[in-house]
Amino acid sequence: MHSPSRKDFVSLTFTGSGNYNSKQWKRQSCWRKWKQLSRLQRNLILFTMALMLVCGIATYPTVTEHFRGLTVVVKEEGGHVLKPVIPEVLPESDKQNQLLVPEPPSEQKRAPDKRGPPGLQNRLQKKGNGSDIQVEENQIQEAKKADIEEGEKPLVNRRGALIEADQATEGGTAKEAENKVDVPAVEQEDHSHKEPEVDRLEAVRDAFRHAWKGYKEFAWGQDELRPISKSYGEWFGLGLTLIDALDTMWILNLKEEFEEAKTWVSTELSFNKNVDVNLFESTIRILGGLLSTYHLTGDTLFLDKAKDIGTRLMPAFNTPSKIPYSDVNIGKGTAHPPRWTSDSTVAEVTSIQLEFRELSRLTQDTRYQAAVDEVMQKVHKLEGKQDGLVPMFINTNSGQFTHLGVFTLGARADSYYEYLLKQWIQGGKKETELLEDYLQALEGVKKNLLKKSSPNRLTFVGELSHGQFSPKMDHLVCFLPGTLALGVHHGLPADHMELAKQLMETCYQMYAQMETGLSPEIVHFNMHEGSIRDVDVKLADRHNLLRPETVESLFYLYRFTKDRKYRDWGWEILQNFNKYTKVSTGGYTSINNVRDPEYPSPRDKMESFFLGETLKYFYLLFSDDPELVSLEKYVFNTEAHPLPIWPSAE
Ligand code: DMJ
Repeated sequence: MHSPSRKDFVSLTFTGSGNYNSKQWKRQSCWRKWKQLSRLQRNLILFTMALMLVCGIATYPTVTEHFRGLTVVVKEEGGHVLKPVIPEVLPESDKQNQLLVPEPPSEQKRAPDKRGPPGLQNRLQKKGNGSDIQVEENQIQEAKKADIEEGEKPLVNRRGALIEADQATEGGTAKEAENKVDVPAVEQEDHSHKEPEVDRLEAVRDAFRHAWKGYKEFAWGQDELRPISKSYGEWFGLGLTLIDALDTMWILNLKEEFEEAKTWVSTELSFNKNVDVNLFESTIRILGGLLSTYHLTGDTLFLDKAKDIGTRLMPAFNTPSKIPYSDVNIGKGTAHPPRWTSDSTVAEVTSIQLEFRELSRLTQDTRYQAAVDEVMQKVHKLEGKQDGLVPMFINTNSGQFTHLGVFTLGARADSYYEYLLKQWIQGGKKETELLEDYLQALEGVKKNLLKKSSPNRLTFVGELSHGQFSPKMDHLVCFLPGTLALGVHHGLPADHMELAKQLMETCYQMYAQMETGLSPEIVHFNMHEGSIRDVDVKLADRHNLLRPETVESLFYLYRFTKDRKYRDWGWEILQNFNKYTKVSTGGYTSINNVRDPEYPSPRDKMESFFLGETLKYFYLLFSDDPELVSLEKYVFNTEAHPLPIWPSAE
């Protein structure tokens, strides 16, 4: 940490007649004290203050740099790597190679001018005008307020469910990240030189290997890697990352890694544990991951494990309404809602169907499918929808929607829409209620949530709260272009593809318009004529959790249109993940601030879906082989685990 040197201070000795230590002097008001000084003394004081002010301004960037963590450029094989580090933890070899830090680029010169169509580039360059600075300032004040409140209220995960503070790495603030002592470098590769032709598939495999290296070294068999602190975080205590990544390793043909993970599953993985797990998360990640790995490999080890966890999750459905509770203790066989409510989240109870239905088909035990089908039938008939759009909560006692009047395609509702279409596809396109609900919901989206931004007329999906439209869009909504395209591929109206393409452009712009080229968690679109840029981001929404939705949609859009721009957009995004989230000692980290390329502020958490989904979709996007997880044969669950489309006889 920087400590001011003695030279920073000017020492003054007063030689006037006054006794400055006397009681009388101390009691006098400042103004009277000032008046009693000689002209020379006053001038000297004023001069010193002016000097200090000038020095303060001149050294400001250096001082802030110290508080933000120093960035050093380190020579490495094959070029220079930018590493924001605390000098004490720089390895000896890096200290020797340390170079001068280049001046940080001014706001106008930053990365966005290298991204996005020319129209956007020009507008982005103008962003330093007065009104924008005011907006920025307001956001800073808002975020400060949010930071203060954060300390008082319980932490909230992405679906709003409360989580214990000790597992709440998502809630880590920039300040916490900065205060950490043992911070290994986040690699920032210099891509300014001309890129040689690269093998994009190999680049994805490299990214996976790097992520896996960190997981293997510091978190083996645990739920999530904390790559900065070189440790791990537990959520369910079930090796979440390892299970989520199994089929990715198979698809990427990483045989060695797959074999060691398989050995862990066969020798270490036990579901006979006294732990509470979230029904939805463990279904999509664990049950889904095991089922798809069984299908890809044919190894019954994974089916046996899938059956075990599926059976242990079933107590969740023992509720008065048959709408499942959010949490299950898989050791005790008991289930319960969160402590503060008897509601469940609509997306959670309607996005477990693909997995439980498949489990029934494989085991010939109808109980799994019966439980999840009943949920769908109940939701289908419920009052409280608006043009096919569903509220975000449902009560496990009454079976009715609660918190009526709020509609989003983001957190808490997103995968309800995705699973309507995908169940219909999985079941051989026979269950017409599912299709009707899907089509009606899309009409509801068009009527209530679809708007255009200013100045570039990007199509976006906002939210509705008691009739009031909000131009807020979660990154989670970026699953929608892919789902729309998938529907068209399976025979749904062609205009859905038009909408898919427009939304795809918007989701790409959510990355391209940010200084790091990475999307924030939530954006707000400008709709007023004469706006300077399309997207605004509140300070509290500037994090990126390595989420997959945009890459997922790029994969579908490329598969169906073969338009190379989707691959190029994906390639840009992968490079930016490498530039801003790759941790030199292994693994990738979520970050707090996509708008600060100088210090994106690592959060110290690699979500399991980065390996389960994001890297898998990158690989499939760059692969030329349409048979690599053929969309004629498979449907992906919401965690990117491919499950078979049922043969037509069933
Ligand atoms: C994943 O667990 C799933 O994709 C889910 O549907 C949404 N959230 C994360 C990834 O963002």
